[in-house]
Amino acid sequence: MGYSIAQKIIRAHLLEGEMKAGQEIGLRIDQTLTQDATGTMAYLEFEAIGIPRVRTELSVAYVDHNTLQSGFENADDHLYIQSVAKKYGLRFSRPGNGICHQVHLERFGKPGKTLIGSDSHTPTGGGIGMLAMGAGGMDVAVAMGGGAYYITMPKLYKVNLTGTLRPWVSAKDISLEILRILSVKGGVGAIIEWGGEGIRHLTVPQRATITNMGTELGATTSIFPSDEVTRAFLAAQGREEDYIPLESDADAEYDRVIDIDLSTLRPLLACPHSPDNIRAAEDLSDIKVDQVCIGSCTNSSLADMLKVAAMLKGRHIADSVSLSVSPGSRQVLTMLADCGALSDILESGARLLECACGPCIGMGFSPNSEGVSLRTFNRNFEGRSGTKDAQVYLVSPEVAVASALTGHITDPRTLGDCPEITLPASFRIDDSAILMPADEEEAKNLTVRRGPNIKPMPESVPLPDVIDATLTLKVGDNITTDHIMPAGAKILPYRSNIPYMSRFCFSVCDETFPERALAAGASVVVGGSNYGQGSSREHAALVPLYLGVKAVVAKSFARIHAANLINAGILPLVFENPEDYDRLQQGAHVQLSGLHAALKSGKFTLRDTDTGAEYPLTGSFSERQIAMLMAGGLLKYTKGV
Ligand code: MIC
Ligand code: SF4
Repeated sequence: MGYSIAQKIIRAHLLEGEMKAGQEIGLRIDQTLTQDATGTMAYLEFEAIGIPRVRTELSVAYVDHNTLQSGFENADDHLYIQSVAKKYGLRFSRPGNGICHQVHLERFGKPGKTLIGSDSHTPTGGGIGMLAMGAGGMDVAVAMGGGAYYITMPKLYKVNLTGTLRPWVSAKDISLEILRILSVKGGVGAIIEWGGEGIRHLTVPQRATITNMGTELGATTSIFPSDEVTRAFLAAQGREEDYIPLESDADAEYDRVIDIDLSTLRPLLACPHSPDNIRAAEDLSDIKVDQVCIGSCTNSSLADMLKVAAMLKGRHIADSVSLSVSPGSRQVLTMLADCGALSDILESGARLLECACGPCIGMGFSPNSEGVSLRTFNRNFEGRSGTKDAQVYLVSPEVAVASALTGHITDPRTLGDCPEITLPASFRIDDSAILMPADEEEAKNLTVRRGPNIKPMPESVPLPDVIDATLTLKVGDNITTDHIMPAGAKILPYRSNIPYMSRFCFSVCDETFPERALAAGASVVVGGSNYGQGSSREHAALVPLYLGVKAVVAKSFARIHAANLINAGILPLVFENPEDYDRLQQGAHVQLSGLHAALKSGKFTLRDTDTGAEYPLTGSFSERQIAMLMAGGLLKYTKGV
C-alpha cells in the first residue's frame, strides 16, 4: 500500500509509536510558532523547563493578537516575548508585521516539514504541504526544547476536487461547503488531504484559506500536495530553494473520500453562531447588514485584498455599513500601497485596521447591539466579537464587499463581471520587522524583561486516588474555548495573569461559575459532545485548574483541549452511556475513586454521593499520559524525566 502526503511526513518524523490510526505517536518537530496571546504563557513554561536555547530548526514568536495597548499589560508582555526570543534563539515578528499564519506562510513555511503552533489555525501551513498543527502552549514549549509532540495517529480523509470554481465563488465557499458536509465535529481525529484535478487551479492563498478553516472541522490538520503552484508561490517569495515536490502515492488508502465538484458551488455563508450553520447568500438577501470586516488569518492575503480593492474601486459603501479592512501582513499592506489598490479601498469609505487579528478576536471593532456583522473570518461563536447579542456571519471577501456596497446580504453574482486578479511574479521582500536572536555567547548575558502583569502559574498536583467534588457546572454540546475562557479586548491583556482571568471563566454561560467553583474547592464540570472546540488556548485548562476543576466529564472532546486538560493535570472523561448526561444535575456532590487503577483499565465510575447513583465513564490514556497525570501535568513530568 502506498502512502498519503501526511503519512509520508509523519514517517519521516516518527520518534515513537506506530503509524496506526488510534495509537499515540511522537513526532519530531522542525518548526514552532507562537502568538502573543498564548506566547507569554508558553515562554514562561519554556523557561520553567530550563533549556538554554531552542532546539528546533526554526522557532518564531509573533505578536499579532494583543496589539491594542490600552494599558501597560500588553506592552509589557510584548517586551517579555521579545527579550525571551532574543535570549533563547527565536525570531521575533514585531507587532504590526502581520498575523502569524499569514507571515509564516509567506516567509518561513516549507513543504514536508512539521510545524506546531500555540494557535489552532497553525494548519494554514498545510496550504504549502507542511504538516502543521495547533497545540497547547506547554506542548510547544516542550517541542522548542527538542521534545517530541504527541498526537493520536489520525484517520485519513481525502477530499477530491473536480471542475473549476465559477466566477464570484471562492476558496472560502469550499471551506464552508466542507463544513456543511462534515459539521464542526466531522473532522475530529482525522487529517484531511485535499487533491484531485480541481486543486491545480487553486493558488497557495486559496489553499491556505481551506487548510486554515479545516480547524473548524475539528481536524488534526489539513494538507495540500506541494506542486508547481507551491513552487511558483515560494519562488515569488524569493524562497524557491525551500520547494520540494510532495504528493500522495496513487495507491494510498483513505478512511473516507469526499468528492466536490467545484463548478457546482455558489457563494455561501455560515450563519450565527456556528461555522457549520451554512446557507446560500442568494437565499438571505433580505437581511440588512450593519458591519463588514475583511481580514483574519483566513482571508487576508494579497490575492484576497486585491480582489476586495478591485470590487471597491470607484464605488462607495452603503451609509448604513461600517467596513473594516485588515491586511494580513506588512508585505500585503505595502504591496497594496505600491500598486494603488490601497487608495481604492480607502476611497470606498473603508476603515483600515492594523495588520493583526483585530476584530476576529474581539480586539476592537465590536458590532453594535444586535448588529449583523459579516466577517471573512473563521469563527462566529456567540459573544466572540465582543457584543453578546451580535449576529455574526462568516463569508468570502466577495460576499463581504458585495454586501458592504448594498447594505444587505448580497450574492456577488448579482454584481456583473467578476474582476480577474493575477498574483505578482515576485512579492516585496522586507524582513526588517523580524528580529534575529542574539548569538549564543551574547545570549548568556541577556536578561529577560518581566512586567508586573506576569503572575505565577497555577500549580497542578499529582492525581489523587479519590476525588470528592461538586458538579459546579453543566453545559451543552459544542462548548468552545471561547465559552470556557473568553477573549476580547478587556480580558486578553491578562493572559499571563491567571488569577485575574479566572473571574471571567465560563462567563458566556454562567457568570456565577468562578465564585461557586472557588467556594466548592473541588469541582467537576459536565459537558456535551465536542467539548472544548475552537482555539488552542491552554488558559481554558489553566484557569479551571486555578478554580479547582479536577475533572471534566463530557460526551466527547475536541483534540487540542483534551490534550491541554491532561497537560494541566485535569482528567477528561467520557460518558460510557451518553444518556447519563441527562441524569446528572448541576449542584450534585460526586466522587471519583480508585483513579490510579482506572487510569490503566480506562474504566472510571462517577458516583453521585447524594443519591448513590453510579455513572460509568471511560478515559483512554497512553502510558505517557498516565505518567503525566501521576506527576501532576506536563511541566512536572518533563522536568522529572
Ligand atoms: C482564536 O482564533 O481563537 C485564537 C485567539 O487565535 C486562539 C488562540 C488564543 O486563544 O490565543 C486559537 O485559535 O488557538
Ligand atoms: Fe488571529 Fe483570528 Fe486567526 Fe485566531 S482566527 S489567529 S484570532 S486572525
